[in-house]
Amino acid sequence: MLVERDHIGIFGKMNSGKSTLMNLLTQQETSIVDSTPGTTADTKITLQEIHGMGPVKLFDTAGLDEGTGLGEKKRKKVLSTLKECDLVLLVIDPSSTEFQTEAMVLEEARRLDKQLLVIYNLFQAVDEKEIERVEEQMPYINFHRRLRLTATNPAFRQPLLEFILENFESKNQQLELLPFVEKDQFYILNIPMDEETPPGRYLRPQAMAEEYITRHWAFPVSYRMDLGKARKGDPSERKRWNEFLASLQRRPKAIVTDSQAMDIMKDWAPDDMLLTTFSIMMINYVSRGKLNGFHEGINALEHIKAGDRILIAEACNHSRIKEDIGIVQIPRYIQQHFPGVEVEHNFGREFQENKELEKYSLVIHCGGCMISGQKMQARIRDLEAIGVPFTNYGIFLSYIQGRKSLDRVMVPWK
Ligand SMILES: Nc1nc2c(ncn2[C@@H]2O[C@H](COP(=O)(O)OP(=O)(O)OP(=O)(O)O)[C@@H](O)[C@H]2O)c(=O)[nH]1
Ligand code: SF4
Ligand SMILES: [Mg+2]
Repeated sequence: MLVERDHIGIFGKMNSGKSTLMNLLTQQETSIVDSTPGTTADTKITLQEIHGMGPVKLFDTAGLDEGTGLGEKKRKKVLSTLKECDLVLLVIDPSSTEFQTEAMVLEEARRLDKQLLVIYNLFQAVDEKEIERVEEQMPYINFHRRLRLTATNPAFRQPLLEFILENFESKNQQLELLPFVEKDQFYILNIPMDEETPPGRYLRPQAMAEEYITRHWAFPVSYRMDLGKARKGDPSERKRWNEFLASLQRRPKAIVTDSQAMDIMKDWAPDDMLLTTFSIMMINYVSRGKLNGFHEGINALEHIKAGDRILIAEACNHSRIKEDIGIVQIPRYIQQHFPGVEVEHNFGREFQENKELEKYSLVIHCGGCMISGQKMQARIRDLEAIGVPFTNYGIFLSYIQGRKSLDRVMVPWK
């Protein structure tokens, strides 16, 4: 099961004490602290259980005010971290002379609709005039709750935790993975293993589906479809499938299939059973129920033309061999159905910048099982902001088998 964690990010200028604050929260030397400005280069991530709040992911970021070329790279990283945060902790050293960086964080947080709390890190005894000066220069800061502390002093850990608990409202509600699952019913998981299937374990969406069904007192039953034989029309595979279905005393309620097998499943799945795919299940879960957006995005294919570009996005870097879905199967379908349309790829946890994304007519995203809901939602927000439609592997592979197939795999999610 994916653990849902609130994401808390620490932001501010260099040497404001961000890493010191991170270490105050974790009670250990999680981040390197040093008086050299720019000590934290990359975002430092740590997992932590906060009493009263549950599991969280903490992000310590680089200072946003570094002036060099490297500073620009760091800034991009920090702003991409900010997109994924549920709570922004803005650390301010009130003895600073100007507050442009802090004002920029306030503005970004407002634009992205993030919760933000202000931490005044007092390096020396508090000087009220300094705080007044900060608040005069940044009037919007008054919309946010503010706490004064000294990050080097462990006695401030408890007040800091209480401050976060009192003022932060978690919006990460747990979503049902397979909302249509009913107690005492059978559910078929169609898992055609191939050369890419790792030995010794299921893929994450498969393992999650099996766990979810079992946890809900229902019965997962797996079928390893021989896709090669099925596609060749070898009658022995169809017979095996039919015998498998007949051997279950109670009619299964639904089939969750590997999306690649939709070319077979669209004909083989009996009409009285629901049908959907692991990829659709996963993207619904990771996007926290934003499946409709992915469903609507497929319409972009209705008016796509030669020369347009499609981006295939996978959220991890698994090894890709032979009939890989992202680099072979989907591009092949695109070539067949939409000649002249160009295909590009984005693999891994980092997504392209908006100005790069703008050139695409459609983004086809994998199930996203290796990234957090926050990261997925940040991607969706970016794509919506620039008006680039997006869809998903399972939706695309069903659509390519005809609208009827797509309508069918969407039924369980209505
Ligand atoms: N006296 C005092 N020193 C502090 C306090 N907070 C941080 N420092 C010192 O300030 C320096 C910078 O602290 P860091 O936590 O590394 O600051 P940072 O914001 O992470 O800085 P960068 O990683 O460079 O962006 C270190 O020498 C800390 O020991 C504080 O509350 N009081
Ligand atoms: S992140 Fe995407 S490509 Fe990687 S295993 Fe999960 S669904 Fe597949
Ligand atoms: Mg630091």
